[in-house]
Amino acid sequence: MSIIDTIWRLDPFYPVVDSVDWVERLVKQGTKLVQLRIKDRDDETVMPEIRAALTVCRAYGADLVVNDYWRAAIAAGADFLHLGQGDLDTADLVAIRAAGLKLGISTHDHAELARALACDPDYVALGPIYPTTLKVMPFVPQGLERIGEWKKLIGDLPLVAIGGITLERAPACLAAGADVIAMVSDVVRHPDPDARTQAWLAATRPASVRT
Ligand code: 3NM
Repeated sequence: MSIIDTIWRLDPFYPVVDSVDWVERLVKQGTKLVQLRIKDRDDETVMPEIRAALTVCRAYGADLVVNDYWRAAIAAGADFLHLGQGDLDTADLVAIRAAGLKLGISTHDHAELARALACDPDYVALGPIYPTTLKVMPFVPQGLERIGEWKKLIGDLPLVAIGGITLERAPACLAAGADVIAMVSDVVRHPDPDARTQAWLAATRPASVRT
């Protein structure tokens, strides 16, 4: 592990978006960690978007996490990848590691956590913390206690909490043990996404090592 690895931290504000336009809008405002989550496409057609998102993130000193398309992420030279449990079925973890990508994995129960930890991830995501309208899932909301339980189980690995989290709910999630809050609706479906982004940045910046 290099010195860079040992001082690496994730920014606590982690919006998840589905287009390069959203990535650009967020990083221009100071967002330092963003996930590009595009559904139901193939590697070839998402590649230009991944490349464009990487370019804009690098220009603004932000980290881009590519959801799912691990082949395209490797080919585009991405630094971070996020995989769901279904994605793990087909992903080549050796190739992902060989390409130097940091890896985040979604978990929703103990079996998924065990599987995720066996992949030696760089962060673990737990969801849905609260009911989410965005994704249909067979999991009941985890609640705050589960955040604390997950944090104990994963030790020093960063814990990302996701699912139904609003700016108002974020402090309780962080107090319960989450290191990072990921969200979709509270930013992209907010009536004023730019003001909401600023509010998130102001609220999370003191907890961040970044300026
Ligand atoms: N993954 P919102 S919940 C993309 O539990 C995603 O793994 C989840 O959207 C999980 O912030 C979720 O609008 C949706 O609830 C998050």
